[in-house]
Amino acid sequence: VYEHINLMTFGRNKTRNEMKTLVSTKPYCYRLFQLHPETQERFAKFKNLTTIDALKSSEEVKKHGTTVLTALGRILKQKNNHEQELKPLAESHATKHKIPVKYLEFICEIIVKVIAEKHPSDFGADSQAAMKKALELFRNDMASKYKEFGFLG
Ligand code: HKL
Ligand code: NA
Repeated sequence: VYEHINLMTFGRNKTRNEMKTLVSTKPYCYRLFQLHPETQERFAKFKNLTTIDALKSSEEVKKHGTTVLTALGRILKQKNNHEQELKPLAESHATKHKIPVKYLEFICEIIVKVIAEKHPSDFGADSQAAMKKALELFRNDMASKYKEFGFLG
């Protein structure tokens, strides 16, 4: 299913490390928490961060964003062979964290937006469309795994 997604589209002239920097250091989490405060409540460790400034300057939030993006990058790179990486992620988000698919949509939308804002010349319409499609497939697979784990979120 992931055949037509080409993360390379999005970094055609970039080395692997440049691409990693491009996707892993930007403020996905604080943007998510800012736009959708209910998502922040899922993280006990971020409860004390009650202002935008606190969120923006938190090293822990930044680190978490990087961890999430790295995990997501690993999954997207595997294209249709991501079962082994996706399953434990789906299991923890379904049974432990109980994260609705809607929240996955929020973060995916923000990922595309942030990259497009920060790197307009490297991430044109085609790349955005490819990335959106990849994230949509990721979410669909998460959602079907969620069902296997009995979570209808
Ligand atoms: N998380 C991801 C990815 C995502 C883009 C989609 C992803 C990839 N997570 O306590 C933990 C919580 C986690 C993780 C540990 C927690 C609460 C939580 N996550 C919430 C969310 C939300 C809701 C705000 C959303 C949208 C979201 C999306 C990757 Fe997420 N998450 C973890 C992880 C990894 C880094 C860890 C779990 C590691 C794991 O499952 O190991 C089997
Ligand atoms: Na997150």
